[in-house]
Amino acid sequence: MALRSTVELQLEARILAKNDRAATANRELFQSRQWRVLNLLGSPGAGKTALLEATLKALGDRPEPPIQLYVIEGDQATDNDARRIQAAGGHAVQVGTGQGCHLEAAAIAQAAELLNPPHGSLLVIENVGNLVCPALFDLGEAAKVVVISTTEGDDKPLKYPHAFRAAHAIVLTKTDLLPYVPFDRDRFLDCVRRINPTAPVFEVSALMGLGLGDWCAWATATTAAPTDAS
Ligand SMILES: Nc1nc2c(ncn2[C@@H]2O[C@H](COP(=O)(O)OP(=O)(O)OP(=O)(O)O)[C@@H](O)[C@H]2O)c(=O)[nH]1
Ligand SMILES: [Mg+2]
Repeated sequence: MALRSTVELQLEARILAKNDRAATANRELFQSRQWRVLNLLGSPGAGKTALLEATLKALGDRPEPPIQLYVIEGDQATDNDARRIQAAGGHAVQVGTGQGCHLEAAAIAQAAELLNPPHGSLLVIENVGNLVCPALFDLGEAAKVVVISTTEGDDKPLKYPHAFRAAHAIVLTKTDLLPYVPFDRDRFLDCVRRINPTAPVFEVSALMGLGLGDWCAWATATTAAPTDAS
């Protein structure tokens, strides 16, 4: 394996430092608007958008005044996911990354200003589908959430430790498929605990609408239903 050159490493450090400055500005913006901002990471097809669609429905079904969900969708191409969120009753903008494999903080600042949620809202960033680069780039979020599905294998926390270590919460989705796939739930939880001893793990099926209550309660902590004044 060829060693990476010093020039490459310096360039990478400069890109990350520039992103970190933009992320710090985002964090100040998000705090000043009282937005709870979550950064969803997960493989392509893990079920990130389906989780958000199910979350929209679950939030709407709760007896409390509804929390509005705003979503920044990141994909290399298409606005399919933003259209799915809008069709489910949410507010969304799509950010296209072209060849990029992750979202960066500067693009999030623009997208958040476009969406401009009311004070107290939940703003979720669905990152580009992969478990590697999105873990490296701070977007100024309050929390990173890794979404992983039962079809991806129970060893993934050990193979992608950076994403799982950075996670403030982990959502195991597609639990409706557990009877049909060779996914050992206990082994998965053991792998998670070896990498990240403290993050809560929410087990859900977006398709069947199962297990969403605890997830919604965690996701909406510190949010507030909109009032006439907000
Ligand atoms: N059985 C089952 N299928 C699901 C569930 N959640 C999502 N899916 C299916 O998994 C596939 C991918 O779901 P998406 O929500 O598009 O996944 P994603 O992570 O947003 O994908 P990208 O945005 O492309 O990275 C779709 O066919 C969904 O219907 C679930 O809880 N159970
Ligand atoms: Mg998606």
